[in-house]
Amino acid sequence: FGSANSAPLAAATVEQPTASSSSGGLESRYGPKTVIKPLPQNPPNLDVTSADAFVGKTPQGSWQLLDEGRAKNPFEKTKLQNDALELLKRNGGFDELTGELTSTPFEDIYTDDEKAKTIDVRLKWMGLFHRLKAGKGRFMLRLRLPNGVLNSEQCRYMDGVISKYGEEQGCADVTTRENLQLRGITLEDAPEILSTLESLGITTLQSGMDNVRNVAGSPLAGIDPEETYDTRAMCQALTEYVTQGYDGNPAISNLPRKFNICVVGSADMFEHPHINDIALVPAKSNDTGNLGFHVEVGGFLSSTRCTDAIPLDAFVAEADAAALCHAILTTFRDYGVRGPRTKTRLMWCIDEMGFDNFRDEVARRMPGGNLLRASEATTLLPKLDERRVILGIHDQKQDGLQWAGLCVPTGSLEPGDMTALADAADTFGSGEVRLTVDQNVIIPNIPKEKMDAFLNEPIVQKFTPFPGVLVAGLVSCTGARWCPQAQIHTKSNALELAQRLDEQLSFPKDTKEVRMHWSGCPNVCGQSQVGDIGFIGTSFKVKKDEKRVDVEGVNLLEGGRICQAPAEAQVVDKKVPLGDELEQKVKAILMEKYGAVEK
Ligand code: SRM
Ligand code: SF4
Repeated sequence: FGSANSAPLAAATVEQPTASSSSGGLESRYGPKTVIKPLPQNPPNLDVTSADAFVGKTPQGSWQLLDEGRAKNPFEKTKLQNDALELLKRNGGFDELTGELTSTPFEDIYTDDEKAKTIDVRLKWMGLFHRLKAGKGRFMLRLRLPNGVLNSEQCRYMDGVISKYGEEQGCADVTTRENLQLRGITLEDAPEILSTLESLGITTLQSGMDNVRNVAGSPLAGIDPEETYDTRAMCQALTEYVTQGYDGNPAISNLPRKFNICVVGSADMFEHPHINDIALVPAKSNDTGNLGFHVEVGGFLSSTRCTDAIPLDAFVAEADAAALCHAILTTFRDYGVRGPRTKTRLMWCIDEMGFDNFRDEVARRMPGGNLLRASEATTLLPKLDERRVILGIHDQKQDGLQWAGLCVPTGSLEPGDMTALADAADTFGSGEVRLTVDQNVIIPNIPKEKMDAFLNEPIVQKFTPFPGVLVAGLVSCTGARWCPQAQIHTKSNALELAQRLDEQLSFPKDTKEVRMHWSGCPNVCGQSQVGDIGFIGTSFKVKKDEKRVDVEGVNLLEGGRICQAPAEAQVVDKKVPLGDELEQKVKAILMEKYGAVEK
């Protein structure tokens, strides 16, 4: 399925090179060609709806609230005023719109309500986020990278994009959805950048606002000796459904809120399924023996509520996964509450409808009503207590090949980094570069005999596979450098604290990482509740020399668990100022709970 003129999206490997084939016939300019075999998917019925739904289809093909009175937050009103995808994709669409905006003096944009909403809100449907902290007319571009897989050509192009904007502006981040964000972009350049990205197989469509975000899968897909399910083709197929190639999917581009989907690949649950709105967990039907998934729904983190995904009590065959996602997404679209933004994620809709009604509505929307009860399927995941560590050098399932897990502290990439990674991937691997939700990078398919030379590369010294225990487990959101919602600077503070404590402390020999997750505000993009230790930025006033002064600090969390028995980290201390006080508190936790001792 997908529109007739949609081109295939980013390449990912299904046919893995073997040690011998990597020097044989599969070679292209950028190493062995990676080809993904499309997964057969039963097309969902994109028009499915119910008579009592709150949302209906417009003559133009977008879906909108039927009753304006239900648009109870400013974003819903903006969406009713003018549908973003329709605006950006119809006739001259994006190019015309950017032309109009760039030819308007900046001050005039904000005196025109429509233009202001387009530049600040609607452009997010193309992945373009206006960053006033970077300057008027500067944008962050969020991509979609199914399963976090890239090739060297794409990396080089993206490095070229950010390098153009200089060291002040041009940089990129690996995100907590195994994705990339590019910074510094001007609106004048955006049409050319987006069309070049398309020619390289990447779309940025629907990567922001009330859309399905980057579909995450196992970062070790296809190379992992312990793999249960190769997630790449499924992430690709679901992305294809979400964006309909490069056309956009109006059926699901006006959801009540953002939406996260992941496909689980191994017992480690690297994808953090418990915090996704839909998690597909590999299982096998007891009736037919068919491969498919147990479905979990409603997991999310936010400033007011964090909740783990719950079983939908359903098994879906592999070929029906997109149809199942569509059934859930349209139920959410049609019945999800559109009141205060803090209460509009999927789990709120499930609560309001009642679990049984929600499940019945989803089942009704499945082609042929083929949802099976979960008890009629068996999980394929073996039991595992502790997630493996990806960083370091590891044997792949292909004889003679290894992957290198490289630590990119806080996911920050500077001009030159992506080209150096691409060069290393071409010279030593298969030209493939992968990203993880922990904001790190993997270079797969390196023949064992080339590993020593690989480890000597300057970029591998910079992004070492063997970092300190704390830098290894570090995750941080964007923070105050660029993010308008931030209360503190995150990445710089996070890295400084981790490096200082790595210098001061030794950990028991088998400790590979302690996971410290930083977020600059309660939106918790850095997944603070997932960390062994979590940090949520806050600013507050303290009395100093008889005056009340502003202080940047954090609320401190402890006890996040991942893998198969997830648990949310809980707040243990509030308003801890950044600096020495925080360092001492974190040090005490590390010594008491993680066996750290002073060096
Ligand atoms: Fe996020 C909003 C960055 C993953 C929860 N997030 C934002 C904005 C767009 C805020 C803004 O006004 O600009 C941030 C852009 C800052 C910038 O310039 O980079 C932002 N979020 C990020 C990223 C880049 C953090 C990172 O450094 O990795 C992640 C991009 C992922 C991607 O590639 O798509 C990112 N955000 C997350 C996650 C983690 C996840 O998906 O597992 C969460 C919590 C999990 C979840 O959503 O269930 C998250 N972001 C939020 C929220 C709160 C959502 C809610 O339901 O309340 C907001 C605020 C909002 O949407 O109104 C937000
Ligand atoms: Fe911005 Fe807050 Fe998200 Fe950090 S957690 S990126 S500060 S919205």
